[in-house]
Amino acid sequence: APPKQTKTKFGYLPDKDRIFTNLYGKHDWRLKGAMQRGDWYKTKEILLKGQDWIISEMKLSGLRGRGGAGFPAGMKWSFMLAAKDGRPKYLVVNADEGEPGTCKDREIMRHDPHKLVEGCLIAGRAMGAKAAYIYIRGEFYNEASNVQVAIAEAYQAGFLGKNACGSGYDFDVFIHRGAGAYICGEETALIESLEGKQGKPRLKPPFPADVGVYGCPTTVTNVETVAVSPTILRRGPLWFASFGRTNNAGTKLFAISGHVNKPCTVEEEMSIPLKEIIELHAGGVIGGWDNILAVIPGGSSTPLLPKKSCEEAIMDYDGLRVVQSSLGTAAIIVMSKKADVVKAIARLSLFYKHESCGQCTPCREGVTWLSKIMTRLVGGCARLEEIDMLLELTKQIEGHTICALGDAAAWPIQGLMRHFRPEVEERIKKYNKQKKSARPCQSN
Ligand code: L3W
Ligand code: SF4
Repeated sequence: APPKQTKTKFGYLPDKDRIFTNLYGKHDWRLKGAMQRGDWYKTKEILLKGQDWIISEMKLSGLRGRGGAGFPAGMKWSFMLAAKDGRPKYLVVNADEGEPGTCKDREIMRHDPHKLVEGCLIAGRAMGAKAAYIYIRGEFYNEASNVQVAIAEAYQAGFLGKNACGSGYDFDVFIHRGAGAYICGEETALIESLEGKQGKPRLKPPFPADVGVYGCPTTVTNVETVAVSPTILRRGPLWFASFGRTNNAGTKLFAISGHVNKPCTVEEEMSIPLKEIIELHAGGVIGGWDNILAVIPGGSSTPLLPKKSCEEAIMDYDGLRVVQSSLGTAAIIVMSKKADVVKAIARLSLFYKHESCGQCTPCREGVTWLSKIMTRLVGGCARLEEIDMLLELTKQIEGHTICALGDAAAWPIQGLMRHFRPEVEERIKKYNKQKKSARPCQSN
């Protein structure tokens, strides 16, 4: 439900400033409904303003990539302009939303697919791309269907294809379905998969903007980043930049799950305090704020925060760095005192172990060991020294792998030990005291 209060800065975003006007699927998501809500309005004029104008407006808006890395969008969209050797250029939309806790792109594809399709055309024009491939997570059957319908409607209306929107620019959009591998959300693994190969990340550089799909310049960008661009260009970059703090501009989709009264995905102003967004939109923590134990603020790859940090945390790139975490995909996972935080992080380790593509040793072997040790820590049947061994192992993995999956497996454990080490030690001591009666640890 929309907030009752109105506040100008850092939260309580009023309806008139929401980009995703159909986030909850209350209105018609098809072309007619989308156009009534402002999509495809004067798209031709935007396209005719040209690449340089679109890119400079996107830079002015301060939009940063919404897939997890927060790379400045305008700058990224400008990279392919440097390639002038005649190779075709491609836009690839990363719709392989698989980060645990994250369910924002899903809502866009379900309920506002025309924003994504129109965004593809505009972003593609800016980059000089001839086509867009939307790589959709395999499990997202209904979402892929809706996006496919939106694409077909756009072709029928003359918005896509030859002379798109009457702009003189030809542009095609294709859907490609994933097959259930988390690693295909990593941009170079996604490209491999799109090419029909196993989804194994490539070394960077070369970056995709130089060598991407079929060896051609490619820009891979997240669904939300693309879908917000038409509204930014229509309402003006300074409107978008007026939300959030400097360097952290805009409105943003936040997914709130876990031990809250009303889990939801909501569009809010960047830089809203963590406590406020939980209380305002998710009905607060089950059992009240004092019942909070920890929060993972930006999807499973981001280190958790204990209660005290939750009270200080500002939900933006810089704000979460202050509390030694990061915004990631802005997926807030709330754990009340009922949660077993060690078990929760051990479960994530198992996830990363399962999803590792296995091509580099620190990840393949290291993450397997992280998972084994974490599983033992859940039961307490480990030695105290193993905590330091575990942390050392995370350091051996971090920064030493081809892609960020290794880091993503290391960081949650580092966060756990930073804030909950005494609890883990207590568990080990308790187990060792009751050794005879305790259940043996499970292995995975
Ligand atoms: C050209 C350069 N391009 C950077 C491009 C690069 C990429 C973007 C950001 O990881 C994070 C990861 C997950 N010339 C360039 C250049 N680029 N320098 O800019 O690059 P990078 O390497 O900082 O990040 P990344 O590889 O995109 C993404 C974290 O997000 N994450 C994961 C989320 C998962 C999902 C999902 O399920 N779909 O989003 C959450 O925190 O751990 O750290 O395009 O090519 N000099
Ligand atoms: Fe594969 Fe892991 Fe290496 Fe990434 S870090 S390339 S997932 S083995």
